Amino acid sequence: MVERTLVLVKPDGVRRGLVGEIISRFERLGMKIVSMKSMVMSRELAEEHYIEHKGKPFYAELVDFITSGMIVAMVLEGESAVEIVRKVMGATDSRLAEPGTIRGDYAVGISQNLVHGSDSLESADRELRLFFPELYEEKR
Ligand code: 3AN
Repeated sequence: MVERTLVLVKPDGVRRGLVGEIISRFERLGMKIVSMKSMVMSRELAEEHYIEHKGKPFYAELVDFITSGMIVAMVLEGESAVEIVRKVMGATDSRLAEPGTIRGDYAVGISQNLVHGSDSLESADRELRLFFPELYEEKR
């Protein structure tokens, strides 16, 4: 099934100049960029984006980090996009991420792990509406 998913290159990825490298890994697998923007996330948007982690010990750190600099947000579309993107990203804890994945090749920590990708179709729908509301506006 052709799906759409949200990918964020987090502030560490932008600071380290890895945006092109990260995008090219998705493009190589046939993922199409439907839309893309760069921004510094507001705390409001970050808190909403990470709502499922609210109350966890690392929540504040998560929000502080994702709002600490420029990010690049994109809508990727392709066959099984949600699963493919997760596979290419590698495990959340970069120490466990396999070589050949983005995190396995470039990240070392668990909070500064370069990329975000929606973890299910439901999350993708929720997150895409947050970051790209213009794609969902009623057509008149
Ligand atoms: P993923 O980004 O792989 O989907 P999630 O959604 O479980 O992982 O977690 C969101 C983000 O929260 C992760 N990218 C990571 O930065 C951070 N995170 C998750 N678990 C921890 C943890 N135990 N300690 C610190 N940060 C964490």
